[in-house]
Amino acid sequence: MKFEHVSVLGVAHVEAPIRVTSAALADRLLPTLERLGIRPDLLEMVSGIVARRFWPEDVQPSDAATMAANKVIEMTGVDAKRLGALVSTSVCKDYIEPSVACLVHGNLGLSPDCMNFDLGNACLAFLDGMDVVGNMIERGQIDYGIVVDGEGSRMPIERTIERLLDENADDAQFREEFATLTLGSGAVAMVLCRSELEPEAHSFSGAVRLAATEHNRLCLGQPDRMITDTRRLLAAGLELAKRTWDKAVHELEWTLDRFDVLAIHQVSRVHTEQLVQTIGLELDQVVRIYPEYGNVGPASVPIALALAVEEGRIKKGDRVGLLGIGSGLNCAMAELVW
Ligand code: MYA
Repeated sequence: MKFEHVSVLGVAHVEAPIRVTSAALADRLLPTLERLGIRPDLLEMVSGIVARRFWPEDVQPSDAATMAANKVIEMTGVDAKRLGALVSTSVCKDYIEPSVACLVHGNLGLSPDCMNFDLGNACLAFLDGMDVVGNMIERGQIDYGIVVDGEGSRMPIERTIERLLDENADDAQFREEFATLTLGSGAVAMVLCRSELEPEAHSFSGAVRLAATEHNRLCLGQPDRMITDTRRLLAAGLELAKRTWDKAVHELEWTLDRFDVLAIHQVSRVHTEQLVQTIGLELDQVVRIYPEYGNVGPASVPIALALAVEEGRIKKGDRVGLLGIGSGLNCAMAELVW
């Protein structure tokens, strides 16, 4: 899918304020690690994740997403009355209903004409939200739209630690719950717009996607528990990512040296290095936020983008690749020209 009229006006993230190190989690798990003969530094050593963030207990996903939305609205100067769609892509939710999107819409006091809904597709949902809003802009339905995401990993990690400290927890349970300990918290929001209205905005030129739903049971998440077959997920994810890249080469004429910066879904050091190697990319093109933030689900790719912009790593005219993947498995890759 190629867009001709869609741009990103701005992206902003809000950092969850409590930094929790992998060493601190390992300390709490020490009785189990010792009992099962697992080395205490396993989490940080194998995943490369040094820390992740938590929100204070009373911060809900919609509160976090609202903070990020307010920040991007102020940063871009967009007239909030002109937003025609608000899409929330949070995996974490305040309630099963109503949607996170309607809570954020109400908090922001957006127009009654601004369509709002949640879009769920695991860690890939933010890229899907960009696609949906992009399509609405491209076909002339709206001029501006906003995608928001607020994630909180505190509850699943706390519950996982409680379960793993049970004296009946065995090695198999530790392995299937291990990935939960890599999750992080954060919030992010992006305003998309009709390119002709905002000449300084950054072109969203196109995207490709592929599904591999034969792998739809490799990572099963509930609010307080995530079960992951880490080894098979890594292999299947890399294979799907490679096929999605090849599709972009075919449909969007991508080349290995096309991108100045790559914002990819952040899982671990192993995933990042093997992705780069599998496709044939360069590691120094990749923005790496997993060491300090862990895996922030669908917020990972846009937070990596926002941090790279903040740090001056992305300059005007740079080509930025957004490479996303989510449990299911679904993969999407998109291009921005900054
Ligand atoms: S779902 C979230 C998925 N997240 C994770 O899987 C994060 C955690 N996983 C990892 O960090 C790696 O997979 C590990 C394997 C390190 C586990 N429990 O050589 P190895 C030990 C406990 O076999 P690798 C999502 O985000 C093992 O005994 N320990 O490891 C959406 C050994 O220890 P020792 C474990 O294969 C979808 C050591 O680790 C476990 O290199 C994402 C090394 O073992 C375990 N489960 O890595 C889709 N497993 O040395 C995938 C191993 O003491 C995306 N160990 O013997 C892929 C592409 C990414 C981006 C794509 C963008 C397009």
